[in-house]
Amino acid sequence: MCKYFLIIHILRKKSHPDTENRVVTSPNRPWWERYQPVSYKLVTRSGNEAQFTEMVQRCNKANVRIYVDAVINHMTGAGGQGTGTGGSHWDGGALSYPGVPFSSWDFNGNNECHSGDMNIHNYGNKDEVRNCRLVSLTDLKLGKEFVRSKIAEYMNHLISIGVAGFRVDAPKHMWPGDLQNIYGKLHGLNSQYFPGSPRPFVFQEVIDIGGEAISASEYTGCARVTNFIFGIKLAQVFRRQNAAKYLRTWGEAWSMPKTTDVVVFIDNHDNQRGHGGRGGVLTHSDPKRYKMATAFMLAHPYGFTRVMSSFSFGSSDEGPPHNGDMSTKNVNWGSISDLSCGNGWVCEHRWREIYNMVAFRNVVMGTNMQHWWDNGNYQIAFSRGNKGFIAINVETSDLNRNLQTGLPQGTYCDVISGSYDGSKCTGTEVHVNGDGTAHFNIRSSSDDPMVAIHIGAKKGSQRKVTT
Ligand code: LAG
Ligand code: CA
Repeated sequence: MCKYFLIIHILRKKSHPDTENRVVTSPNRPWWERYQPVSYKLVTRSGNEAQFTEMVQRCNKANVRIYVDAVINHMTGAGGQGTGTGGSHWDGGALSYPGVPFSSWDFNGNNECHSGDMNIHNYGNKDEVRNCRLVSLTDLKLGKEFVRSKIAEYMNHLISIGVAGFRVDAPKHMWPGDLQNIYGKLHGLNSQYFPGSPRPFVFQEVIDIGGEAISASEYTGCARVTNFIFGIKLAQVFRRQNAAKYLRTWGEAWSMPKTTDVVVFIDNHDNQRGHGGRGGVLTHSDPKRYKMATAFMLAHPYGFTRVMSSFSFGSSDEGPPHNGDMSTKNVNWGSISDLSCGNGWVCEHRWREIYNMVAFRNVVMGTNMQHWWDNGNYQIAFSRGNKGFIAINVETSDLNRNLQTGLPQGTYCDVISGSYDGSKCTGTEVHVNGDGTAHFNIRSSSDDPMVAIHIGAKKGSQRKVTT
């Protein structure tokens, strides 16, 4: 039942809206119907509450944490009525959602929203962005105690099931004070899986690429925010529109928020298909550049990283792979040996270059970037303390030289071209000399023009299962 996408480093973590949603038939069951809740019942195309609970428990036992995508700003589109995926009636004209229940009193109206047609038009006006309707979605009155308590009840129910936290949808359209109030109502995590019941991990999907009245910095007091500039800027570098040598100062110096305030990613479910936050980012459809950008992200200390995992699609509305009854197809295991996946799923997180770099990140955690080297243009390399080292060739010519890795002497497995299987390297070996230098030969025409080594994949070391 692990049909949820999004992975973050350290432990595998996944998120997706899980509440009953509107059934959109035109276009035919688009992925985005999930962003139109009908109630807080846990019944969707991915399964019911019993199946969700089973997934969370099973994943927790395997150290895979589940983060729920909480859609709490709005309910369905304002027009129409129908029956949701859990059988609840909804009426977007009458503002009636008896499955919660919410009624017209629980939504922002003409007193709060002054845009005329109730929709958001002017992103230069904070009141309008927060009190009016985002793409005509009925806007909840989060200042009201009843609404806040229903939302907190829903989130606390998920916490009791065993989720580890939340991706909060559309925070830009909610007042930070209202969010703080709701977060304050949340219980500590379920002690059965999280000893000591720590606070849930919350990150907020604030799309801030500048030029608007509301900025992500208004939300960092509550919890982390998504950094949308990150993927756009890295796409420019790996598309050779901005020299890789500038990545030497990657991070806050690039007008991005503090490292401790952000979740970073190369692409997400919206911008990989031209929805929220625009396109312009690298995706699985450009695998060579995508793997390089993802490897850089995972090797670099900035931010809390998230790895995307997708299904393949033709049109930007197309929903997930589904069976005849429209239920979401399982992500099968393809062949166990190569971890490939099928049934229309892409599973970027099962690409060796990506999962091995997740292990790299875990191994080098807590170290700084050191031994930066660049060729003055598109070839770069750096170490993470004395635990890991990466060299990336975005140049159109080969990289062939000795570099200082900062690592102890020994033979390391390049975790891009292969893995360390406990005794030998299945890909290329890198020999680090006593003075920390090693020779690198990275052809620009290679499928993966980069090499990454770390002390967890050093020949002779104990192999730990880290991914
Ligand atoms: C998000 N983050 O802040 C989600 O990441 C994003 O995927 C959500 O929009 C958005 N906020 C609202 O939750 C998605 C689609 C929209 C879609 C919306 C509601 O990107 O295209 O709108 O979910 O399903 C669709 C139509 C609109 C229509 C609306 C209401 O595209 O034309 O007005 O439904 O009927
Ligand atoms: Ca709102």
